[in-house]
Amino acid sequence: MPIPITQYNNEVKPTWCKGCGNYAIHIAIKKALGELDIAPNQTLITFDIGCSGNGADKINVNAFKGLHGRSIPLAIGSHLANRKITVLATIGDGGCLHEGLDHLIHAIRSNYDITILIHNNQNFALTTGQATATTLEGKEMYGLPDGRPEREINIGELVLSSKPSFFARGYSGDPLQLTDIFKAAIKHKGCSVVEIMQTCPTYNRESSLEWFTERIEKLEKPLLTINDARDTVLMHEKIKTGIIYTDNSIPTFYDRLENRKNSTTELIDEVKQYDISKLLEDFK
Ligand SMILES: Cc1ncc(C[n+]2csc(CCOP(=O)(O)OP(=O)(O)O)c2C)c(N)n1
Ligand code: SF4
Ligand SMILES: [Mg+2]
Repeated sequence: MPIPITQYNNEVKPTWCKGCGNYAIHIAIKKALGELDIAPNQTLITFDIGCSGNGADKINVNAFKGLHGRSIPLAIGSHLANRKITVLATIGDGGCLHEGLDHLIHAIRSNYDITILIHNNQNFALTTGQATATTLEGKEMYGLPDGRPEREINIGELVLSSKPSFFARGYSGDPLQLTDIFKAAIKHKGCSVVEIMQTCPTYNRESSLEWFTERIEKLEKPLLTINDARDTVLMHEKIKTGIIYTDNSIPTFYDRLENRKNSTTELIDEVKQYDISKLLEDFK
């Protein structure tokens, strides 16, 4: 039975700018969880610092907002402690590709069973639009009136080079497709990475709804080889959206751990067997 989206709402009103892609992403997350029948108290979403991170107090799930670039390790630790909870990490392109770049690569390599949602608005938006690694080469920015001097990082190419078990690309202008992508990502057993092309009308005006509409094309089904997937994400004239690549043969981190193979309990329960009060004394 799907859970109504209203169950994931709380009384806090969003403060994103008019036309911000975060509204649609936020609704698609709630819709996906509801349609998968994953209750608010069975969900943990870790949030980063930034405009995307400002969704933390606007959703009725277990939410944790950490330091900039660190939402992925928070999600990993939580998942390792309790596999019964569905864990998602949301993060901006800045936090993901600058402050916390290492975490993305290691999460994919270890194939932890979490879902990572990268809000790619191609700028550090909360701090007023500085260029990030995804800002296109040559693009004029608030702090770079002569254009961005360095080459950009293509998130799809980076993720695929780490041999992921799931990579998809969605668009904040298509919340229905985004919901379907989120559902597939959450259901996937392993580390699912979703790059969300996110509109930011305040600091990335050129990448407007019209700009995306001219370029976006939906993929009917995932590519069969990682090389085809790479060619697809590197296309300049078109932006392909959908589930781009999956590999269900890669075992998850827990599936590889011999000493946890037959365990029926979670670390969060097992730790309760130990008296840590003496240890805590040291922090008083
Ligand atoms: C370690 C650290 N570096 C820099 C900052 C300043 N800072 C806060 S939000 C932000 C921009 C975030 O950009 P992004 O992660 O792309 O998220 P967006 O705001 O675009 O959603 C920056 C640079 C910080 N809080 N902590
Ligand atoms: S600055 Fe950009 S990303 Fe941030 S709330 Fe405004 S439109 Fe959204
Ligand atoms: Mg950003």
